[in-house]
Amino acid sequence: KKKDKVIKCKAAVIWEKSAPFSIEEVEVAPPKANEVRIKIVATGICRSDDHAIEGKLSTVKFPVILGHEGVGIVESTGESVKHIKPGDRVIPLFVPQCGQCICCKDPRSNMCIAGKMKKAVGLMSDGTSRFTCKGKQIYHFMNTSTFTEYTVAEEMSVAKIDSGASLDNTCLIGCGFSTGYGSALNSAKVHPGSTCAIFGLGGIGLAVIMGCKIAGAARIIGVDINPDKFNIAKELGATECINPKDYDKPVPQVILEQTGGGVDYAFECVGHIETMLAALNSSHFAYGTTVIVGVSAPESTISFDPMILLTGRTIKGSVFGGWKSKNSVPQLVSDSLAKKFDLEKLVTHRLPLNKINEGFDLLRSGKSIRTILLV
Ligand code: CND
Ligand code: ZN
Repeated sequence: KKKDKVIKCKAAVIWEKSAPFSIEEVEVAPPKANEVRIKIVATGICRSDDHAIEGKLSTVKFPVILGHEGVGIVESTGESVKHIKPGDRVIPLFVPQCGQCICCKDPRSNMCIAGKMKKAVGLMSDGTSRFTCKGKQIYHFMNTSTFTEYTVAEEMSVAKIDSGASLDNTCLIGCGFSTGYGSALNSAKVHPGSTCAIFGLGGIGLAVIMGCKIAGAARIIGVDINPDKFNIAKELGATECINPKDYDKPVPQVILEQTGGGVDYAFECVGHIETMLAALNSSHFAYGTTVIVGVSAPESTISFDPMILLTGRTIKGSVFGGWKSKNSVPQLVSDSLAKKFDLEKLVTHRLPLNKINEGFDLLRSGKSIRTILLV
């Protein structure tokens, strides 16, 4: 039977921390119970993958196949898979939705206990990997591992999407677009007429801007130390942009002065402690909400005078934009097909998978927003 077959295919493997990608022939085992094997067609490059390479995500084990922003077609399914069949277009989910756990059942959260456990080990539920290369076991990443021609994921980590969805920029719904957009709509709940500040104008921060705009924000302030990001930020809805390097005073002071006391919503989309504090200090003392989206280095700590919260500020975090993944991703894809937003605006480069190192160089040098790897 076809579905029992091991597939040999190309994948980008990171053998050890800080190493470049090696394009290797890997073996991808057939899907076991509740799992599906997916032919990845397109996958975006996100800064979190780079954090993983640098050892900044403590749960990642090497050697590993990274990638968490993909779109593809189901090749085969294991036993007990109920709602997904070969040929379906799908997006792998780095936050699964088992539907059974205390978080999945709570409308306030998009976390999933089942996913949290799995992410920590880089293996499937039975404690094994579906990937091998040169006789070695290769670890999975975030239940997704999309930098490969074929991957295996559990049904709870896969969303079936519209059969008319593109097998190209739709991959951005797997992370960058949805994470930013949902941070504005779900986590901050940006309201019409409000003022927002976005620290970090990469794929994530720009998608926050798209969300703030759709929510009807009146002022959207982009903050980045790379002014090359300002044109695209303004095209997407930023009403003004600030380069901290242009001022001899701290950015929060600049923002407080320019907004008459601080923003309603501040978003941190960099992953640094300093920008997290700057975002918090730019928010209004009585009702400002700060959403941390950027991923900080392990064991970082943040310290501030608790009095700054006492007067009414809120600080919170958000993963995958607060979307309950399996329920929301198909709807986001439909909204994209209905042209509610334009994913293509976030795409600056396209490369074949075997040029993945070039794609990461573009990210590290600040030249790209999203690079899509065509697998
Ligand atoms: P990317 O690197 O494309 O963007 C970061 C931006 O921040 C760049 O434009 C930088 O120039 C800018 N920047 C750097 N330092 C500063 C500074 N001091 N002040 C202002 N701007 C600065 O990254 P991305 O958009 O792909 O990802 C952004 C963060 O979001 C990153 O930490 C990533 O790991 C994280 C993230 C979170 C989630 C989630 O679910 N919460 C999902 N994916 C990625
Ligand atoms: Zn991401």
